[in-house]
Amino acid sequence: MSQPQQLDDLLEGGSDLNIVCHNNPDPDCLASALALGRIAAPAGIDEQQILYSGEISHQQNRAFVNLLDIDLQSFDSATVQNRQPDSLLALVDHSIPGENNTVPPDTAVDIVIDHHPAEDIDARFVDHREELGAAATILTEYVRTLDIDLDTDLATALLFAIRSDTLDFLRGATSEE
Ligand SMILES: [Mn+2]
Repeated sequence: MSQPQQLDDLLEGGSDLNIVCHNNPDPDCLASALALGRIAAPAGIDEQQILYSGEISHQQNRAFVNLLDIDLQSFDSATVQNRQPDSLLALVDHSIPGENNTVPPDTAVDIVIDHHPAEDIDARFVDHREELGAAATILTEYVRTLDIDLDTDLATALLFAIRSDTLDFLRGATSEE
């Protein structure tokens, strides 16, 4: 089974989804979170939220959140601890609880989609491709493969994320980008 299909299967078995961004999330992380939520909705997960710690510091990032109408909430560790098995936790653009996030280190993670160097990633579903320039590249592939409605907001978010993380295709960009 392909990875997008495996992810879809996992989401189908979920009741709700908490997508956690890394600290001070950047466009790549935010776009990836937005895309994962869009993938989760047709898999039957209506209850979902995007969580973050730190700040949306750059004005450009705040504009990104506002213009694309991304609904963000502050991360509270109580949300992801002692949860039911079908309450899913995803990390996008980071991999490890307690590293560049405020998730307690012992928290069980369901989904990791990342392109940063990391070792010993522990989750039920992992797509970790260090060779890629952006996590949004992976999510773009999933959106296409799973035939998710690619509206203007989602397309803009993903394209902006890829351009931003690769410095307009100059840093670490591959043919996938
Ligand atoms: Mn990234």
